Amino acid sequence: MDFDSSHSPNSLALMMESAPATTDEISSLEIAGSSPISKEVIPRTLQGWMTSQARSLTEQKVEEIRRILGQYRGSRQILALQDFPDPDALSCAWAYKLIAQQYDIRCDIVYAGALSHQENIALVRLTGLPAQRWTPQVLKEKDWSAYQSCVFIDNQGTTTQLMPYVQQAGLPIAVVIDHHASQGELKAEFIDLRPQVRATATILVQYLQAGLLSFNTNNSEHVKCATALMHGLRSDTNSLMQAQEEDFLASAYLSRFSDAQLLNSILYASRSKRVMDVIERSLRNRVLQNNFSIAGVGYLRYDDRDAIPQAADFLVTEENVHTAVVYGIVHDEDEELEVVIGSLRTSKLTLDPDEFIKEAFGQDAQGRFFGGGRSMAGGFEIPMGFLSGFNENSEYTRMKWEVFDAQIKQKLFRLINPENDIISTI
Ligand SMILES: [Mn+2]
Repeated sequence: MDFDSSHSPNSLALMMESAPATTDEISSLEIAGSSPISKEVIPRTLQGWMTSQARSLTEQKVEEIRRILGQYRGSRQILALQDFPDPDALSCAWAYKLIAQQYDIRCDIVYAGALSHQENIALVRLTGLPAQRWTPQVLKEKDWSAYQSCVFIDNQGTTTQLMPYVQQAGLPIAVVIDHHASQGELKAEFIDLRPQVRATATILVQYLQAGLLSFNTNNSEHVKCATALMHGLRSDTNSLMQAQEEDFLASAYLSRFSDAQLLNSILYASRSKRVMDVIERSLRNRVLQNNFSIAGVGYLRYDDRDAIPQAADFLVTEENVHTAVVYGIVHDEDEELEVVIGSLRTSKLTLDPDEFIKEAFGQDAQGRFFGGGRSMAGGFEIPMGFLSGFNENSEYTRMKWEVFDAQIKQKLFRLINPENDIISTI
């Protein structure tokens, strides 16, 4: 983690002094936001909630976005999320929708892939987050002429299948707000890209602080949206452990409106009983060698495939373990398909998950690798080919698992412990 020397150690103390301390002060700020004296009141109050660089940028951006929103007053916008939206994307889209509503802009939040992580499903269900999934079928049938412009939040249009449809419909890109590095040239009327910020939620919260929308604790939609933003901010910063000053200040502001109990239920719901069962199996079956923890968990339903990375997350927390690999056979009953899915988690800085997985499992007949990774994490997917498909015979099913289990272990242990092949082929 890098510590920026420009961060003043006294800035937190300054914040405590100048930040509004009671909700009464907040409501006077809300009133001030629409009155002629707002120019004087808001910057002074913001001093406590934002670093000085963030403050001047935010003020400039808020002025710009107000103008753009004004131009689109009374129109309809499509807000495209990445195909597998995460809490940061979902919550920011909601905050934007509420902002746009003030300009009579109707904004539809749409994603074309799926909500695959239980935590994300819980977030959407528990807060009533207004996001819609458009399947490929729906995409083709949609009347795109209903929309006048398009918005990308927490993405730049490169991670969504909606992009070609947006282009085909000739929709102008009105707004892009993101914290990922620039994905190439982008033509949009309003762009706020801040790769140095850890979560898009931090940017949206700064807009709120600058008066673009006043959250009110008596408005349940505001409370739920603030809770969603808090979850988004936490999940993009590894529970604030990678958060920087700006992110902390944004979450401090959100804590005035967010519902701790609701946030708790979102996090609690993230581990269903079935996920717990998979974690239990991974604990029972794990084999420890050279600080690696390797666990096969047998068969899983397609909907539970996210339990595998969650089990790997858990196993890597054991004392003296730096790397965990968890795998299982995932079967999709509808498609009669079976595939081996695995996840790797490591805390060892010198272990490159991408390299490790590529070396362990190699390539298929077409030369494609069975998996890869990024920093600290990786995954693999091995099709079962001719052996794929559910069989009523439990003895056969057990044998099939044992063969795959032995093969995967053999490949992993060759890398982990080259001198000692623990699985003998004789
Ligand atoms: Mn994000």
